[in-house]
Amino acid sequence: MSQDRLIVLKEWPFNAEPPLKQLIEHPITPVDLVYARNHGPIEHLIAQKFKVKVDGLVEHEAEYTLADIQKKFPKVEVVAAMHCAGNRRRIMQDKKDKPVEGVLWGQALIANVRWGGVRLRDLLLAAGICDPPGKEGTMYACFASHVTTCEEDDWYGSSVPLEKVLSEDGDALLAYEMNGKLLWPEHGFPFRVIVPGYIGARWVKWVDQITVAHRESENFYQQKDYKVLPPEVQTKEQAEQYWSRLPPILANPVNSVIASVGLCDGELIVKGYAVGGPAGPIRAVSVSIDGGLSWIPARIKYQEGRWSWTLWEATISLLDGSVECHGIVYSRAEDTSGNTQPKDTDWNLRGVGYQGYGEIRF
Ligand SMILES: Nc1nc2c(c(=O)[nH]1)N[C@H]1C(S)=C(S)[C@@H](COP(=O)(O)O)O[C@H]1N2
Ligand SMILES: [Mo]
Repeated sequence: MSQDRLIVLKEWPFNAEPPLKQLIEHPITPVDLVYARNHGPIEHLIAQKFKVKVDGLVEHEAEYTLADIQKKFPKVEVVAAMHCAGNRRRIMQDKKDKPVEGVLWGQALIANVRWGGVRLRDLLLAAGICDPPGKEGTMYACFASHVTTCEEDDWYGSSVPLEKVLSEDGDALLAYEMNGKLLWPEHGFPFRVIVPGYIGARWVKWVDQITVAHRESENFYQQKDYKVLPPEVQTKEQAEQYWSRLPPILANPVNSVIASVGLCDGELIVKGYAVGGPAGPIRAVSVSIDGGLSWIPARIKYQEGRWSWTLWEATISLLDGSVECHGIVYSRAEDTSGNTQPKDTDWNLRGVGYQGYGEIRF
């Protein structure tokens, strides 16, 4: 187990991303190229002693070790891209020429993994959801890890609408495998949550409690942070007045990134990835060399199921002279619901959710 191939952006807590060109060489991300995003120390836990508890608005509370989970529930596999909301943060800062707060991530904060585990739906149905009379409104599945403190809280937690977890095609898992092997400690051994289409921050590692509730998680990383602050908020102090009024980011917006551009016999070869959220997989990616006036379709090289990333490649002839070349390539992705990328997005203090066109100079 080694994360030597990652570029370290912060030693403690450990935060690192893979080299972008290496990342897109693999449709399924090898575990040693999976980015590391930590708000606290990495825990090395002993599976026999570690239990995940299911509680809250359920009829039967339960606790399971890894062996219990493997024995009691069928294993399912889901290919899904885990994608951090802070991906492309440095691009936002550079384009807006205005500092953002946080680890200055590049464009490789995404991992396309074959996750194995038990459906959270199966786990919660086994516990029996109760819906107390008189309580209306959204219900949530709250995920918590109490094994360590974090930079901004004593524990790590998140929540998502219960509907996402209970829906048959939502594919949310309590995962214990990545690419056919048990999770690495770095990625949450023995258990982590995966919520396909939702931002990585909701995919709690070392999860020890799953609670059905009428409220969202009270954790810092759900209540504050991982929200898009309006551009007028310039300082942490100002942000304090906004947090409670803003919704948490759940889904990732449609995105695409250009990883490389090469010139060969008068043709530009452009390669990259694209990724959608819960609104549907990527339907098309196109590229432009004339500043977005005309667009050329890219070839989709890889897609798998509903939640994977998309790898694409485009060839642009520079010889026919029909388009004016601006020395910069843009990429733009579109999902099956018709959502697409804007050229640029507003600056926000925490640099989250950047989804402007992919771009690279040549
Ligand atoms: N317990 C715990 N879970 C966590 C985090 C964390 O700091 N602690 N970081 C979250 C964030 S912001 C992301 S993007 C993913 C990163 O998972 P990885 O380190 O396995 O890539 O885990 C999420 N789950
Ligand atoms: Mo993240």
